[in-house]
Amino acid sequence: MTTEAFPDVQKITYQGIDGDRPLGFRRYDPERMIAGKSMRDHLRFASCYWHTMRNPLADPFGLGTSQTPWDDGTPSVENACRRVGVFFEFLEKIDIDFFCFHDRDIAPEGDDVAESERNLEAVVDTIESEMKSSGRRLLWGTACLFTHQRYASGAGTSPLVDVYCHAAAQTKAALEATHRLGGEGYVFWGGREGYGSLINTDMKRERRNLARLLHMAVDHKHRIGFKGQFYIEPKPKEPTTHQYDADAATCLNFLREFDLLEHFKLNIETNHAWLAGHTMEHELETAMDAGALGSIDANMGVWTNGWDTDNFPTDPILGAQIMRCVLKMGGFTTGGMNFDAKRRRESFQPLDLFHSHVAGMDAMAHGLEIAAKIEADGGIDRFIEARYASWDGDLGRRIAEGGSSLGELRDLAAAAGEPDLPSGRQEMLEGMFNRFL
Ligand code: XUL
Ligand code: CO
Repeated sequence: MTTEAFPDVQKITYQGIDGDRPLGFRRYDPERMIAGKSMRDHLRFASCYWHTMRNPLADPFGLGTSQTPWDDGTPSVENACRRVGVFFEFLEKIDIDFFCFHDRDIAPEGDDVAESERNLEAVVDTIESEMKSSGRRLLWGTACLFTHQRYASGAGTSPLVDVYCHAAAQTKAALEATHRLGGEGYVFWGGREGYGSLINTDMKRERRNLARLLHMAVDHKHRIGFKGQFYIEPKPKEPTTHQYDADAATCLNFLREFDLLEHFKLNIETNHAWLAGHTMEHELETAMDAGALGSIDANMGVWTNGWDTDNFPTDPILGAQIMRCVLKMGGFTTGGMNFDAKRRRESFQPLDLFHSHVAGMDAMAHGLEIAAKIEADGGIDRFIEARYASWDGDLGRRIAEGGSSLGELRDLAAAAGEPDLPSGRQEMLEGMFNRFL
């Protein structure tokens, strides 16, 4: 390692719930076995390059506050490569195995497409050698199709075909970089794929063009032999007024409508679920039901303000709700738990990068412990099974298989009279959940 950006931080380890070291895990004990797998393998934590290395912690009312003494502030490739060394030192000390990036986080945009591609390749060289020596892995890569001014009206949904070509060029290069780095997946988050107003928008054409871009990405994936999983990341609004990937159900409909479902899963983010007016569990269940739950962007919002604040997920109850879904689907395969989360503007010191990730990792690990206990107890599952048991009888099965009719069911209802209704027992079940906190 050529840099030492965090000389005061040693590799962070498990210290137990009563540990009083400020930088030590209290819940995340990486090699501890839970429900047949180590915590490390259940959680598959990833740190994201854009927040960890590139977020200045600015807001609309003030300049960035983040202290980055290793960064000379220039858009040079040399500076970009130095940051890579810092990032891998961070990953090693925080004990996180995976990372995620956008093309423009890791490498500066050049004056033209060819120069941008060269810059990306140069930084990918450095990342590749850091990955080899450290054993860290790429969870997913993506292309930033929303920061540059040319994408003001969208990228894959731009009214201008020339802008669309730039989006295609970036997608091609980012996909190839992800392939080269052995990425387990590739994400499409539709940054500006939506509209500010319908008054100037041909929504039908924009959605078709976006689907076409995704089809071309699928073709390119096969052409280069990339075996990673493609994901779409739902989000309802911000930066646009309405994003076409509004929520999990909308994305699934889009994928089905344009014959893309077999090629994609979803990357579900808590703060985006909340912006859509859903719980995270709702989004996870919706994706899981379609066999399309792939990966998670672990963060949370602030319930009271409704913005995409990307807080670190420090709530163990949220962690338990998420991990119940992950356990239910049998665990991650290509996916993982990517901290798409940023420190607060007041947490501007390099040390806060560690504190924020430790807090997030502990909350998710605690969530895993709680979820595993709830599953082992089985009380909630048994209740649900019993609640629907009438559907397992002859009649229920026949209806589900399409073997009945309104006429037959009318006669059965008329003969049987009013059914006995059991209680839904919501509060009792919430109490069972609380038992394991
Ligand atoms: C934006 C967001 C993105 C995606 C990757 O809200 O979540 O950072 O995760 O482009
Ligand atoms: Co995200």
